[in-house]
Amino acid sequence: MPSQFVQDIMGVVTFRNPGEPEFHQAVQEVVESIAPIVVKHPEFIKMRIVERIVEPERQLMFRVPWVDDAGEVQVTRGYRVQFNSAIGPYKGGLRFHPSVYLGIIKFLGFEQVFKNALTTMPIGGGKGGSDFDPKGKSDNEVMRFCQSFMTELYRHVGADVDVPAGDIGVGGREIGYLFGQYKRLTTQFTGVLTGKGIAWGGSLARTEATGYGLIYFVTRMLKSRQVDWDGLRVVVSGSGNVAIYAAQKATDMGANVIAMSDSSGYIYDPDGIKVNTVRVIKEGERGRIREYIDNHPSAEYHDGCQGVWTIPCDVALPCATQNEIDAAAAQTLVRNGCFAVGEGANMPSTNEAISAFRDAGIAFGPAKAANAGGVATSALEMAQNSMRTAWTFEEVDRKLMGIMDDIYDQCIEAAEAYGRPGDLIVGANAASFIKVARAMIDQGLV
Ligand code: NDP
Ligand code: 2IT
Repeated sequence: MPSQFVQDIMGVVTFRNPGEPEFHQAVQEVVESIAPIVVKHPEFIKMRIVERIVEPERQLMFRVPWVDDAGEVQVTRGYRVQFNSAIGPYKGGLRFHPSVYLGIIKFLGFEQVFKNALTTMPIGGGKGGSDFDPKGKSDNEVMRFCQSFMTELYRHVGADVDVPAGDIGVGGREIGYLFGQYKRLTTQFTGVLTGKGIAWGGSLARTEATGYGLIYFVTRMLKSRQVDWDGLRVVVSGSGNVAIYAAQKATDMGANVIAMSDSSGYIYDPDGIKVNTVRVIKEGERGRIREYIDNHPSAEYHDGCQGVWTIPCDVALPCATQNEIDAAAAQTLVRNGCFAVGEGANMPSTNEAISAFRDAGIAFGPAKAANAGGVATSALEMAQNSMRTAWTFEEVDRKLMGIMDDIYDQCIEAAEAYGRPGDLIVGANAASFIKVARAMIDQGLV
């Protein structure tokens, strides 16, 4: 019965959303783990909760024209998918990357619904972005693009409606330009975006939150196996916002971060990567990770980002992008002795890779739980904005740690309750699904 249920749902999802493999993959992962629960809840079946939860409440696509520095007109496409508002206003990041199309935004929006439910904060799920590529663009080009993007988006968002934030290619600079244009169009200074500058409504520790939260979550995973970070060899993929602060916190905890990457290649430094150098190159200068070896000649640089998974390590933290760990990479990690994986990126492991990790019995922290610290801290930013106050770094960090502990406990309890003790994937999917499903039932057929 559960497998028939999965088949039926996937039949509808693939038919209705053709050519969107990432969205199908994200739905399949969730539906497979909740099917045994759903079939035992006649009220979920009767109210067609799963059929409704896989259908976004609203999907927006719009033209974003802008003029580049050479005076040429460029035409890009903007997206905002408002997926589910059962437990709060839509909340989720914006991704600017040339690979963005509707299927990517939908997979991210779908994941966001469940992630946000786990945070215990009152936020629904949404995601947006554009196929605009910020790489190599001047600040003025990025500003003109952001202004054009917000000129359409502003009518669909608001502090109590939909609150976007950053994701790949969207950081403090982009949020600033988007906020400025929103304010100009509406004459309102509100908490419509998170990840704002500290001087104008941003929360301390939001920049660090996803990476720090990932490490707090993985700390609990390690503790359940009586291990601490001391001396562990850690491989972190990516060198953006999530990767940098995960690497920094892991190092602070005593781990030895030996490799990091970007989309061109990876660096290997057996003595431990100096995270601050990476931060200056990537955050400060928008450079390439290969420049690391200019400062640290004992380190190695290799072309190609997939090679990072061939480095023997104890803990792997994929923090770059979706499907960066396939079955072959997962098997290599396992063969080389890796015993814990914490997903900093969204859906970085293919479903085949997850099976390989499960078969090997390694500790696995799924993205919607392990990387929820970023959006949780965004919700803390919303709370501070509503209260017209600002908490200290320590206060926000303490709350973040409490939230990550709570997410871990929810996953463990739900996994236990549904007969899959220790399986954090089932735990995360079950705990969040039940919460959203009950809220949807309470609010009637909408
Ligand atoms: P950034 O843009 O700051 O950094 C992205 C990093 O990943 C860069 O090193 C980039 O390399 C690399 N990368 C991006 N796309 C690819 C690709 N197709 N192949 C290989 N490498 C790639 O983004 P974030 O750090 O914010 O996001 C990283 C991941 O974390 C994403 O999956 C995002 O959805 C997820 N996430 C982010 C949160 C946040 O708060 N920012 C919260 C929760 C999850 P290069 O510089 O060469 O482009
Ligand atoms: O994937 C994510 O959770 C994010 N990119 C952060 C979203 C947010 O609203 O802070």
